Parts: sequence; structure tokens; C-alpha cells
Amino acid sequence: MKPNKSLLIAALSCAAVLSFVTACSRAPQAPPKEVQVQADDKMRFDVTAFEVRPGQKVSITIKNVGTTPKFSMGHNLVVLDKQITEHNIQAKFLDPASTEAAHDYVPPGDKNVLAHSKLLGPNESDTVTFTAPQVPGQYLYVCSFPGHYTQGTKGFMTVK
Ligand SMILES: [Cu+2]
Repeated sequence: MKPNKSLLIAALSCAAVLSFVTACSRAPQAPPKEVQVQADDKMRFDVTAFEVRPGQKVSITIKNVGTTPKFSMGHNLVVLDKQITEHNIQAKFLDPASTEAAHDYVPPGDKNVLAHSKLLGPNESDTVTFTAPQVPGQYLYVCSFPGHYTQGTKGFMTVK
């Protein structure tokens, strides 16, 4: 017996609809990832690694818990694209950032900056909210105040 052509088409389109619905329900909205980071006078972040899902909303609160005035020991938190690595960060980001005191040491329009906080003095805090990249990998976050990265204000956001 020959299969009924219109039945076959109906079955196929049903399957297409089903797989579409399944694909939709398979992408649940993960709740926002909240991260609290402290920076201190020793030029360290207390949180140096965290994980997020691709496309997840991320909310990072950075607090300067040091006591040294902002002009000599300000801290910010800058999340960088994964093209910026520990090997190229000096030339590709830190050097240009070092001359941007007027912009909290973040070069305006830098495409490798995914998100950044304000530059913070003692006891100040700031929250930055952004959407995690879709591309899995390791993304550096740093303080771009001159000299602080090399002392240790850095960490990795892992998208996976
Ligand atoms: Cu700093």
C-alpha cells in the first residue's frame, strides 16, 4: 500500500512544530548571576573566578574596601572580551587605559570592554549589569588603574 502523501506531509510538519517547541523549551532563562567583588589596598580582588551560562544576565557589585584615597588607589572592574588574554593585555588594553584618567581608566569606545564599573574610592561601590557572551571561554576582568593588574587585581569569568 502506498503511503498517503498528504498524511506524510502532515506528519512531517507536526514533527517540525514539535522540534521547534522542544528547542524553545530547552532554552530556559537562567536567573541572573550575582557576584560581589571586593578590592583592597593590597590591589587584590577577593573573588578571582566565577562561572556564568552563555547569554546569562550578570550583575557584578564591586566595592573598594581599602582606605587609601581614590587618586592614588582607586579601583574599578572591567570585564574584557576573551580576545584580551594575559599575554596581550598590556599592549592591547592596559597601556591605552593608563592614559584615560578622565574616563576612569577605560578607553571610550573600546570594543573589547564588555562592561565596566566606575572608578571607586574607599568605601564606594558600584554595580554593573550586562549579558554574558554567547561564546564559551575565559574572560578576564581587571582593575585598570595603572599598575594594579600586575599586582593582582584580576580574575576570570568563565562562560560555559
Ligand atoms: Cu585598582
